Amino acid sequence: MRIDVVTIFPDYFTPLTLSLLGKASASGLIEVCVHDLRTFTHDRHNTVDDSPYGGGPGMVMSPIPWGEALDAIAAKEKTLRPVLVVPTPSGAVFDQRAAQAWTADPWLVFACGRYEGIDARVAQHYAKSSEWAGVREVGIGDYVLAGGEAATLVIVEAIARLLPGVVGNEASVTDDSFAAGSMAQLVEGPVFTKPQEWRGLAVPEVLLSGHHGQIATWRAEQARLRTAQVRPELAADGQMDH
Ligand code: 5OB
Repeated sequence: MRIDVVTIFPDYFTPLTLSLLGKASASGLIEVCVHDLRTFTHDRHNTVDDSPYGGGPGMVMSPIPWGEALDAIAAKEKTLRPVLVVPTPSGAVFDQRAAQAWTADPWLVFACGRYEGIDARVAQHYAKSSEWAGVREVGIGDYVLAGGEAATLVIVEAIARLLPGVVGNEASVTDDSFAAGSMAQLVEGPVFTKPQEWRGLAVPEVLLSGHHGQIATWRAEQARLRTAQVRPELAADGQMDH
């Protein structure tokens, strides 16, 4: 999968060179390219924002450098068409279902807005462009961020770890889809490792029993209990908090 990121803070994306995503890049499973939006400006101060039409506080990102940056990125490939992803709290929430669906896209271009957002005509223009495969405006939750950069890191990690070969232990990914991951609309129950007793606290006996069927049943019940307690709005709740 090819991933381009356009931002006024390229340094924000050094985490993409580390850990799981760094290895995925090094092995060619993902190809990430980060672009500085300011390199697509032409004035002495590399201006990327302007005051909002209609008045109001804050600044809006100008469509002019955005158009130049996105056109330059799309022009580097003759055959593939990219999807433009615009992280914004005004978008539909990006969830595990979206992460799974987006693994099928060969090329995602992330537009990271700062200030009060990007001039709305950018999304309008690329939505109707035949050179692009569409525009997706998405948020990652109900909270305010300073810009789209942190949301982009979250989205890239959620997708990349689902790509074949990216996570060493495939079971830890597969497990998400049925045991207690968000595809199953459950949160995970508690986990334990050695020592068997720590500061007077024992590991639940069933986990030491070697009875795989009983262990699976216990874990499923723990996931249901915790889901009912902390996320009662999720599916599969009901009368399971006892
Ligand atoms: N808040 N999702 C929730 C978001 C967000 C803020 C963003 C982008 C995505 O940029 C300001």
